[in-house]
Amino acid sequence: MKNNMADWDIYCLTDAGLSRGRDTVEVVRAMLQGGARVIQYREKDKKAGEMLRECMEIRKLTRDAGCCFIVNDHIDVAMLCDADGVHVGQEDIPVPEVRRLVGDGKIIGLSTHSPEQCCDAVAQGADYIGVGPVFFTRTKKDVCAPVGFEYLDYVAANHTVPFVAIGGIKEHNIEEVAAHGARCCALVSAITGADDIAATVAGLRGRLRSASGR
Ligand code: 3NM
Repeated sequence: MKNNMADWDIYCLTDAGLSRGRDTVEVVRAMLQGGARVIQYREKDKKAGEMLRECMEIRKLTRDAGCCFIVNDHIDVAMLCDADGVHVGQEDIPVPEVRRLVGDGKIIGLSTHSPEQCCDAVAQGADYIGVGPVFFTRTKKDVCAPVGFEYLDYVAANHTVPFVAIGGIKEHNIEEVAAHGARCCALVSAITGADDIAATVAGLRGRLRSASGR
C-alpha cells in the first residue's frame, strides 16, 4: 500500500554538498529524530554504488521510523532498495514509463513549474507534484525563475493532486507558504545546513502544522 501522503508535512531532502561535511546517513538520522514523515534522497554528485549503499541504510532507518522514503531520479536505486517511491523532473523519464517500471504500488512524484505541467502530471498519473520554485533558490541547478505564489495558488484552487511546495522556503516564510494552501513544504538548504537538524525539522513541523490548521 502506498504510504499515507496526507500525513506529510515537512518534506526533507538530502544534499551532501549543503550538509557542512556531515555524513548523509547521519543527516537522515537527525531528520528522523526531528519527526520527518517523508525524506527524499537527492544526491547529484555521487556514484550509483555509493547511492545504493546509502539508500539501503536509509531504507532501514526510515522503515523503522515509519517514514516514507523517496529516491530522486534513480529508478534503479529506488527499486533495489525498495523505496516507497521515486521523484522525477520534467526532463527525466516520463511518468507513464516510470510507472511501467515501478508498478502501481510505488509513489511517483514529478516536479512542475507551470499550470500546463501540473495538468500533464495529473493526466500522466503522478501521485504528487512538486510546485516551485516558490522563491529564489541556489540549490537546484537550471531551475526556472521563481513562480511565486501565483502557480501555488493555481494548484491549490484547481487540483486535488497532493502537492509539495518547494524552493527558497525557510523558517521565516513557511507560514506564508502554508497560508497559500501548502500542507506540505520541501526544504533543502534550511534543513541540511542547520546547526541542529533534528530541532530544525521539529520546529518547522510545528510551524507548518499549526499554520495549516492541523
Ligand atoms: N526543486 P532550497 S527548487 C530541489 O522548483 C528543488 O522544482 C525545485 O532547495 C523546484 O530549499 C529545489 O535550498 C531546491 O531552496 C530547493
